[in-house]
Amino acid sequence: MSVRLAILGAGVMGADHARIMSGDIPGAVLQVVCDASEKRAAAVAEACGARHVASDPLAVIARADVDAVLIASPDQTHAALAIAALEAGKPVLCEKPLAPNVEDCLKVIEAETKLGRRLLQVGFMRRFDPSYTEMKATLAEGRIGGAVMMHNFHRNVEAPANFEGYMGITNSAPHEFDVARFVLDTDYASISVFQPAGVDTTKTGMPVVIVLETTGGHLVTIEVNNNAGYGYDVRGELIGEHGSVFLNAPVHSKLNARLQAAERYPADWRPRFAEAYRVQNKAWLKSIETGVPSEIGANAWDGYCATAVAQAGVQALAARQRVNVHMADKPALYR
Ligand code: ISE
Repeated sequence: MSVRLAILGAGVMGADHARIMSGDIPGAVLQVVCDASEKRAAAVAEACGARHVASDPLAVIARADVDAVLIASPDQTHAALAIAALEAGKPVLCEKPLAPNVEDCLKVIEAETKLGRRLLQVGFMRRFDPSYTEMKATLAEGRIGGAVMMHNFHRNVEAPANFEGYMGITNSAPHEFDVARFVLDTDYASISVFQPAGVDTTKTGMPVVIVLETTGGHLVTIEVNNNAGYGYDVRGELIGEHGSVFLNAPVHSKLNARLQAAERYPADWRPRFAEAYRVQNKAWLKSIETGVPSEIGANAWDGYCATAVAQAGVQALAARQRVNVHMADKPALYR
C-alpha cells in the first residue's frame, strides 16, 4: 500500500520531513509540497522528488490525490490546518506545538472527538529516540527503583531572530514537558520559572530554569538556554530510588589532535534526533496503513497538555510565583 502525503510548510522541518519521507520510509509517496512561497516548495519538491507543488494548504488538504497530511508550517497555523485535515478525515502528523495556546488545542481535540477516532499524531519525536526509550524501559524494569526526579537541559546555539519573549517556554521547553511526562507516566501539578540576571537582553530568547511538580510527586527540572553558543546539547537524567539513567547523545567519532580529545556538537536538533524522526515517521505511516494509532506517539491530548503547561509557565514567570497547572476534562477518546 502506498500513502500519498502532502507536506505543508517547506521550511527547516518541512524540508527535513520531505527528505525522511521520500528517502527512508517505504510506502510513503511525496505527492505535494506546499508552502506560502512556491519557490521554496519547488526547491524541496525537486530535492525529494515530490509530484506536485502548491501554495494553498487548505486546497491541498482537500485534494482527492492526498491521503495524509504532515503539518510543518509556522506554529500559529497548526490548529486550523489540523482541523481542516480532521474534517476531511485525513490522518495528520502535526509538528509541535499542536498550537501555541490551549484554546486552539482544545478546538483540535473537539474536531477529533467529533470525528470519533484518533487520526492526529503530534511530532514530539523524542518519544521515539533510543536514549529516552532506554530510559523509560530501565525504569519499567525496576532497575533504579521508583522515579524520584528528572533533570533536563535544552541548549541551542543561538535563538533565531523571530524568537520572541517567552518562546523558550512555549516553543523549546514543550519537548521536555512532553518527554518527561511520557517517561514518568504522569501529569503536572505546578510550575515555577526562574530567570538568571546578567542576560544579554539584545539577544532573542531568554535562559530559564523551570521546576515542575508532578501529580505523582516527582520533581522535574528544565534548563532552557537558546543562546548557549557552543552547540545543540540536550541532556537528561532520571533519578530513581537507587540509581539513575543518563541520556547519551549519539556521537559517532572522537577527534584526537594537538594534545586534546574532542567530540562534535551538532548545530541544531536534526542530527541529534535523526533516528527519533525516522522512527516517529515510520510509526506514523504504519498507523495510517493499519488504521491503529501509534501507542508511543503523542496524541492531540498530549499536545494540549504540553501547551497547557507552557502557558502556565509563562504566567509563572510573569508573576514570579508557582502556578498550578489546570487541565480540562480528558475526553473519553484519549483515555
Ligand atoms: C525548535 O522548534 C525545536 O523543536 C527544537 O527541538 C528546539 O531545540 C528549538 O529550541 C525549537 O525552536
